[in-house]
Amino acid sequence: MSTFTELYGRAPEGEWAAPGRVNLIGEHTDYNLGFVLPIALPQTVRAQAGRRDDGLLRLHSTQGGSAEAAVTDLAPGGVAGWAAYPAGVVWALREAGHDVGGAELFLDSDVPAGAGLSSSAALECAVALAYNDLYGLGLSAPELALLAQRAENAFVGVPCGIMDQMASMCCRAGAALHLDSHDLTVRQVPVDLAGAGLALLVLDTRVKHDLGDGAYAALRAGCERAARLLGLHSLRDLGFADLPSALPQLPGELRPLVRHVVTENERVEEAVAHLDAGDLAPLGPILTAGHASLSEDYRVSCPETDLAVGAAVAAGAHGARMTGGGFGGSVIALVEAQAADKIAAEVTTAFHAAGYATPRTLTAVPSEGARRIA
Ligand code: GAF
Repeated sequence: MSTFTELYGRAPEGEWAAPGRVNLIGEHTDYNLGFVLPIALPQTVRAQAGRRDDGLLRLHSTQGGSAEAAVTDLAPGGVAGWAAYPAGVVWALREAGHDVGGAELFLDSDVPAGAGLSSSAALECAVALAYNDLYGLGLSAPELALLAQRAENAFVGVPCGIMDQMASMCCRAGAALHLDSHDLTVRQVPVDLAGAGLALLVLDTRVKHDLGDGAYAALRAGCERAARLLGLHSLRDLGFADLPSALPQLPGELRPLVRHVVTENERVEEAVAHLDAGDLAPLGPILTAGHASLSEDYRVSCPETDLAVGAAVAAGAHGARMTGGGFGGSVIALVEAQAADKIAAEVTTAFHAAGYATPRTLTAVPSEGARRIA
C-alpha cells in the first residue's frame, strides 16, 4: 500500500510533518533542567491523518507496517514496537483529559532511525500536531512537546528529557533553539552556516543507538541522586564556580557525571555567545570539548563515535562531537563547506581501516519545526 487513500479508501483530512534534530551542544543537560541548543533537520516524519468516529486508532508506517487498537484500550506496555510512539501520544492526550477519539494515520519518514537523530520524537510530534488540529484542541507547541514526552516516558517507558520533543515542535529554519529545560523558555538563535562558508556534517556511525537499554536511565538516576546529596532541586542549580566545593561531597562514581553536566551548561552559554556574535568557527573547539566530556566523564561515547570525532578533527574540521543520547548514533562536525566532502571521505577511510561499516553522511541545515503541510 503506497498511499493513505489506497489503504483507508478515502482522502486524509490533512498532512503534518515533524523533523528530527541534531543537538549542537548541551547533552544530558535537559533532564537536569539545564540548557540545550538543537537545530531541526530537513528530514521529517510525515503523518497523513483522518478522524474515525468509532474510537479505533489505525496506524500504518511505510517503514514499520500496520497496527490498530481501540483508543479506550490504550495502556502503557500494551502496544509494542514503533506503534507505541503514536499510540502513546493518543493515550497521553486522553490521560490529560482531552476528548480525542480514533483516527487513521499513514506515516512516512526520512529521519534515519536508531541514529540518534530523534526519529521517535519526530514521530510523536507529527502525531501530536495532527491530533491537535483534527480534534481542534488548540494546544501550544510546548504543550504538545510535553505530551509527546509523557507518551515516551510513561507509555513507551523511555525516561527521556524534553529536548527532542521541544526541538521537533519549536525549532525554526535558520536558527538553533536555545532552550532552558527548567521552564521551557526558548530563544531562536540565528545560525547562518552558509553565510560563514561553513557546513555541519552529520556522520551516522550506524552503531545502534537505543535509549531503552537502561544505561540512559541509570545516568539520569545518578544525576538526580547527586542533586539530592548536594541538597539541590536539580544539577541546574550548581554553577561552575561551585564545582570545587561540591565534587568532594559526592561519591566518586557521581563526580564525573556532575562535572559533565555543569561544564556542558557552560559550553551551551559560550556557544550561544559566539552565535550571537555571528562568529561560528569558534564553536568548533566547544564541540570537541563537549565530546571529550561525554566520552571521558559521562561515558556515553563508543569507539566508533570517538573515531569519527578524532578523524574529522584530524581531517580539518573546526570541531566535532557525538550528538544525542550516545551509545552509538551520530557525530556532528563543523567544517569549511568546501572541505566537507574531503572530511567525510577521510572519516570513511578511517572507519574502513578500523573494520567499521561505512558511516552514512548527511549535511544538517537548520530547518523548520513541526507544521501542517497539507
Ligand atoms: C536523548 C533524550 F531523548 C534527550 O532527552 C536528551 O537527554 C539526550 O538524549 C541527551 O542530551 O536524545
